[in-house]
Amino acid sequence: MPSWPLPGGPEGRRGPPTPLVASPYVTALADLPLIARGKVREMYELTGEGSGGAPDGTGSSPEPRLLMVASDRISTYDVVHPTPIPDKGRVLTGLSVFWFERTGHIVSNHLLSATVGVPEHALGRALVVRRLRMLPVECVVRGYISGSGWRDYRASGAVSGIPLPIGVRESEQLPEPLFTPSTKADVGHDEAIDFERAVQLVGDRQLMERAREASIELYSFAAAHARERGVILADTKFEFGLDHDGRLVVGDEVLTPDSSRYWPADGFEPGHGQPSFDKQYVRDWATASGWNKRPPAPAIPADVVAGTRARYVEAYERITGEPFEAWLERTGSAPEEQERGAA
Ligand code: Q0Z
Repeated sequence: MPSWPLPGGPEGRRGPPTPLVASPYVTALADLPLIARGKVREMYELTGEGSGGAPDGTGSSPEPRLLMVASDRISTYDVVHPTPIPDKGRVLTGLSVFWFERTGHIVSNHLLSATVGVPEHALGRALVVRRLRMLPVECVVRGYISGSGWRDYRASGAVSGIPLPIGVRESEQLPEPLFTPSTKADVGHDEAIDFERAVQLVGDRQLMERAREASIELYSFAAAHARERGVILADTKFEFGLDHDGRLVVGDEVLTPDSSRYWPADGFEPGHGQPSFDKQYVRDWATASGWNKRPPAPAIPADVVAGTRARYVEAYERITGEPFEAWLERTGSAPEEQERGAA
């Protein structure tokens, strides 16, 4: 069972029905039971007609489905700001779909639809996905050394039990992508583990080997694509699960700026930390504001919000090669579509 905090306290879905909140900051969906809540996303259970409950004539039970919703909330230094970034949720959802649709040859994924079964007010920011039995490890791949990987190397000369040469510089590209799994912490930071510990936790060596292989292939495919478009995919995190037939499936969000480090290739220089493609304006502003990086995070001024929104849209357009508007139109969430729907 998931153990994320649920709204209304420990009663969770047994409490009163979740009200529909018409704020871009909160993405509460009327009636749907909330089953997991992250810092910036929510996961709902889909039940009833059109959500897998209809008879399929085979006598087999329908596959359980979830609605995964990305909000416009943003965190820096692990703390969520009270100010949303308009369209951030739709950019991240569009990017996940871009990658899901292009990586099925590497490993199957949980995406069912970005339109069918998505409530109208969540169009563009939500996906209907297959419910999986998730593996209890996060599958991290690093092509460049930074963040906790850099700190671990500095402290021990190794990352996830893999020794690296002496003299590696911060942000340097690694000779080959490293698989550096971590545990899923309910609260606080994920803990780096070595491959053997991941095998122990999953309880199936062959399965963990397949997850590692798929992770490295997904990263390599995406990093090559991004690099051609002027973006460095430094590292990324995948979450895998098993479907009802026991097949390995990649779930969650994939290759988004929230699950990855994207750096502008322009100005890339090893030897120090690199600016984040999407969040750097907020980080720079937050640091200059004197915020001590402890909760509560400060409100973000309008010019920083606008600059950051533009960076998310730019990330979408660079990586996918299409206007962000195309995503809004495909999902019926463009302004005119919304007018039509409302009319
Ligand atoms: C993903 C998470 C989020 C909070 C569980 N297809 C799936 N089947 C079963 N469970 C999951 C998935 Cl993706 C699953 N998470 C991470 C996502 C909000 C936590 F949107 N937790």
